[in-house]
Amino acid sequence: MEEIEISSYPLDQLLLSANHRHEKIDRVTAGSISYDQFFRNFMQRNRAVVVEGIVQDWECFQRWIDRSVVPPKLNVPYLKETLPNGPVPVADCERQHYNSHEKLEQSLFEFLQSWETDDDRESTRKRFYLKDWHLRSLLPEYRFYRTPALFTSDWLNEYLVEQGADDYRFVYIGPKGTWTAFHADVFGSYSWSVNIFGRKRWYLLPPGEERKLLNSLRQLPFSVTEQSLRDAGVTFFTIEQKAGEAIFVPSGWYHQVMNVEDAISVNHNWFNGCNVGTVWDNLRSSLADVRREIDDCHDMDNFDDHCQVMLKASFGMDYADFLAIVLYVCDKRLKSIQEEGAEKVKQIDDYVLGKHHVMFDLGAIRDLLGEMVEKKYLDCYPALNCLAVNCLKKLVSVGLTL
Ligand SMILES: O=C(O)CCC(=O)C(=O)O
Ligand SMILES: [Fe+2]
Repeated sequence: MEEIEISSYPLDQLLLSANHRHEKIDRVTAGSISYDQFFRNFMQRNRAVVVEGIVQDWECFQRWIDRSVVPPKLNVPYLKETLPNGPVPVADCERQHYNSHEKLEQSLFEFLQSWETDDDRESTRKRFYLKDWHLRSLLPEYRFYRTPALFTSDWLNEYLVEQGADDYRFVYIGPKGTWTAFHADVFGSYSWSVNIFGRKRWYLLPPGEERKLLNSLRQLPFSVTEQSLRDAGVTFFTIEQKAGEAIFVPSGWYHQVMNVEDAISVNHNWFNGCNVGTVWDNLRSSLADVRREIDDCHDMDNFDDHCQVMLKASFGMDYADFLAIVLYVCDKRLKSIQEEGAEKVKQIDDYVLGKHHVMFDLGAIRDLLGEMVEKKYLDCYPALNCLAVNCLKKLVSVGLTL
């Protein structure tokens, strides 16, 4: 099993306090960047990067595309043979629904039908985008890709997959001209996206730049162009992503993505010890929004619990969900250092965590829970506060100082 490891723990302070401006998006090659370098230079610093040469051995890269024809095209017969003809989520890129595209369901074969013939390309193909497809959890035995080592420290999917719950691992198949509207990713998570076919054009904005685009109602635009971004004085980057390249999208970076050719990608949303604090800040600020919205009900019974229900509906998780992930991750790592001869900490796709990484994760959890308790963020939720306090006690008992 391949080990994911950082070179030291604690991390040096110089790195952590490093302040930087976003002047360009680096391009690196998969073979020449170590996990430790990616961890320090990009995840810790919340900087975007393109990683070239990442997927040559993936089954989907080799088999889903027919490269014997010019130009290469989706291997529809192979996909039909290999995948079940179940319902798939499709976005209609010609219809806006609030701040994204209208969603519908098609059967896989119905979606693939328009890829088989070239005749009616322009008329029917260009609007439907198969996206957010949970193919990996649908067919757990079908290993059509392996998460690149750089992206394997993933508390969100580690927890969800091991619980058998809905995960954040997706496949996207979009004909030329389909696109994803301007957004930042769920929870303030990171995302990685590997293109296995075709080309995508990304507009990427460092966090905070999107505020220059707010209208008088404090709403962000549904779509942006290079011109509209320039007119608003926004700092942004345009990236052309080719097949075999990964993009690391850090937390809170707004982006819009266009399939400039027929394109297929695999994508995960995730968080870990580097950005869990950002996810927590977003969760807290969403709760503050909810509380403001229903402030006139403040005197009702169970107001705080009601706010959590609304938080879950709007944000996608509540405080209890978030703590469940953090405590699960914590217990798994604690077990590995407390029990003599314990197994290493397993990660997604048969990786294991090295010792420094285990300590880094535990340190991040100590910092997070320490702040929650000290700043009394959980005071309205005594049962959750109690869980956090107990977990902190366990961390102290293994030698982590508060
Ligand atoms: O490829 C796309 O259309 C969107 C991808 C995306 O938004 C992401 O990976 O975060
Ligand atoms: Fe995204």
